[in-house]
Amino acid sequence: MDVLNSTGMADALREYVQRDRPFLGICLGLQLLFDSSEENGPVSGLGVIPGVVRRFDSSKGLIVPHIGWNALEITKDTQLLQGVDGHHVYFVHSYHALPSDANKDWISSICNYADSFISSISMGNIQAVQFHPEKSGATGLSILKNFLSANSSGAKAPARRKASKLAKRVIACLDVRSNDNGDLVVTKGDQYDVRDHTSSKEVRNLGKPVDLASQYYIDGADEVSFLNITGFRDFPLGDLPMLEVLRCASEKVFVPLTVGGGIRDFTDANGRYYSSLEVASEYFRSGADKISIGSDAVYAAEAFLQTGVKTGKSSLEQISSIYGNQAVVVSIDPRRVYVNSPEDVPFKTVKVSSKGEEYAWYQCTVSGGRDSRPIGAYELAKAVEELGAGEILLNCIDCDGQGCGFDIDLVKMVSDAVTIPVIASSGAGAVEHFSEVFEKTNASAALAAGIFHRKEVPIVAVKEHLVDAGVEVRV
Ligand code: 1PR
Repeated sequence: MDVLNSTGMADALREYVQRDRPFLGICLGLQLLFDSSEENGPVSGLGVIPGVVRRFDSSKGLIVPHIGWNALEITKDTQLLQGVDGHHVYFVHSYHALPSDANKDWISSICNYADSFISSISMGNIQAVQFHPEKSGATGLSILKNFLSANSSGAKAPARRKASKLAKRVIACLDVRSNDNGDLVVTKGDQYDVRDHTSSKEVRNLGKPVDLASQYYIDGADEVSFLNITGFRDFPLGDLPMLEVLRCASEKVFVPLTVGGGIRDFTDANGRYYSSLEVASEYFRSGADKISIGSDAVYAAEAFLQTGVKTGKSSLEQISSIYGNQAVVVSIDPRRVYVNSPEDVPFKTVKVSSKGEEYAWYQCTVSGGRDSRPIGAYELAKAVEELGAGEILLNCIDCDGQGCGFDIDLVKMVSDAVTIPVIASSGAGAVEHFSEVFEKTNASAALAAGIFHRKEVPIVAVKEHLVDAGVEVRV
């Protein structure tokens, strides 16, 4: 709003809307039509629609931001939303507009997340949606088509079952790096070791990043993540192929893209300094919806726990304050360490019934698992939530590539400890592992790599299994 006011765009937009010219607001583009918002404020909006935009209340354990696929309940017949009643669309926001008597004539659909909130408005030619049609797969594309061709009937998609909760997400992950020939490839490790166990010790090559990402989008992945796994040593802005991968992928993949690896301050060989914010901005400009920070978030959390002071200077804090915490994922790479008793370590432990040793803690690592740090996954998760992380990608080095299932103890411990969404990662080997992690933990999403790359389990089989198991997913 500051920018719109200072450039005169606020008045121009008000006048444009009053003249009933075609308008489609997306996410913040819906929120700024209201009287005011609590975000960084109160801040006055354009004042076109009566009402206040409020933060979701996480005090009663609600996971905030609201990230993922939620089903639309259409309350008014509109051209824009033809054929999509009950479909899942993609949301990513911490603030929401509440329905009231004063704005009820504007509302064209609502959605439920603890309370009902306004998911779209429509009045004459003025349309706005809280979700992201550009990231909502075929359903979102049909909504955009409806907006662009006012007379078209829109893509007639089959009616879907209505849903009432946020769907659990299935995420395909692509670990990307250059192989020994210098080609950027999708690789996959066993406990983070991505080299073949043959005499040549080549980096495993499981395909081309953009081809695989496009295929997973078509197969029904709810999100795609790229991890630039050598980012800790190869500066990403020097690694232009990775930016190119993002640009090409975002032209073909209409679900959210996350990219991680190498987000930190850096001085190149010519003495030019790049802030982590510049690195993240370049990733966003190239098509990323979220960035994921690994090593640098561990250092920031350690410093925060030591001093109790939020300096606002860490990459995590800076990127989150500029782009919003919904755009910042922290990727945790822990390794299980067994101990005899919880008193043996100053970190949160869990009881591991399957092992001889009774307890374990989960020691965080940096630089792709190479260096262990004096902080546990539980402590890290809580600290990064305070520093502004919007989501946690929870890997487990012991389980990575093993196909024996997610580390339920770890996922439960972390997902019970924070109120931001947790993505369970590492170890998926069968469809049952996905239902297990959703049934036994508070995870919002489950991520897999190897089983998809090796074509052992198609994404559609995972979704079908979850539907049969009574877990809500986007189909
Ligand atoms: O530290 O900010 O530069 O970020 C580096 C990023 O790269 C981190 O997110 C880190 O997890 C990742 N990374 C670094 N080295 C590796 C490696 O494998 N050698 N990959 C690596 C992490 C784990 C998952 C994997 C799941 C699922 N890979 O991404 O996809 O474990 O696998 P599975 O389903 O086959 O079991 P920074």
